[in-house]
Amino acid sequence: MRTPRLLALVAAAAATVPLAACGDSGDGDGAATGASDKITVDASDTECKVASSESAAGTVTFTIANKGAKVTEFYVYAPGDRVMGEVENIAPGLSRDLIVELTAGTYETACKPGMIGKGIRNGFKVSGSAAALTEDAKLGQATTDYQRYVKSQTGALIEKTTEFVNAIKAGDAEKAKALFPVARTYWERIEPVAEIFGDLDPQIDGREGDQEPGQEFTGFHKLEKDLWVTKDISKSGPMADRLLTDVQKIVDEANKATLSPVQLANGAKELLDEVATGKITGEEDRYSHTDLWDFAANVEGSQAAIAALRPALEEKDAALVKTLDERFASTEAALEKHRSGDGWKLHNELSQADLKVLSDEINALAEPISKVAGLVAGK
Ligand SMILES: [Cu+2]
Repeated sequence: MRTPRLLALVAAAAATVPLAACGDSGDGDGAATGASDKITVDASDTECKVASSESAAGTVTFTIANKGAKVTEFYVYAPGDRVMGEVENIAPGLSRDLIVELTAGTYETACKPGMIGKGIRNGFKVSGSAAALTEDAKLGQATTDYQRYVKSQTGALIEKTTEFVNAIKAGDAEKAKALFPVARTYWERIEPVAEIFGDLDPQIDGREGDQEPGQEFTGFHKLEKDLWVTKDISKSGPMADRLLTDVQKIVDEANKATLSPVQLANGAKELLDEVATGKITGEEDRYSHTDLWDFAANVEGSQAAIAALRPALEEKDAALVKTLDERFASTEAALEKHRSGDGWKLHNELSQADLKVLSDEINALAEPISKVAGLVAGK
């Protein structure tokens, strides 16, 4: 779950990552048609000026410039607030690109100054038709492979969440504590897919204090607090049941969803943003300090999306694939130093220097990954 509260550290980390995903356009092989020029979005604390309210079908690039004083986010929603693409953590003064693949229909764009609420919405209409990116055999295979990965991870997520919930209901706190980071691993690996279904993610993974007005603190982190802080799970049964119901709902939706190859690429990048904003800081699992499990899972999930895209990427930019392999290996090696038994050291067992090393690794990995969406879209 993303935190709307933004630490200076996070803004600084975001600033070190090159921001344009498709700055080096011109050598794309034009797999998709209907590719129009970039649509600029001027985002301020009170306005969201989208330069065009319509586009031809195909891949569409939005360039979002944050001209406000608050950190902002930008979303493209299909009906029902299904997330077609998002960029978050756009610090004041920065500009980010978002590439989305859209078929004909009506959509909404949203800027979210302060990263909260439903945002400042505008209608966005897409017309005509374009060849889907998945008509490229390698990209089609990539989405099939990745959906298979989602299926395996969601299967394990249900299984481990059920065990976690049962341990809580049986009053077995030690068992529940051991299962907490394990169940979360499967969640964190596929979080970008989960986030497509807007309202379920905060219910399952929201942190205390990040709820919208009127929204209850529920999900994994509520149970984490019961286990580690309140140390009383005698009344946690209904909350645990609710978690399992929500997880089941999101799993059903995730397995129904058809993803665009650009969503895989964006997801690989978002997972690293998750690491930078939530795990390095220890905000995610603030009561259990099991953040390194989530860290590892986010990196693994990112790697799985890149692995699915690999044959397509090798054809487009073999050197980038080599760089990605090296950076993933380097990040894994840095993380490996903090292994403990079957799992990981606790966040509060790591020094500031250890965390800095991990943060630098993630930034170095995020840089080449930010180029993948542009390559996939042929921009
Ligand atoms: Cu999360």
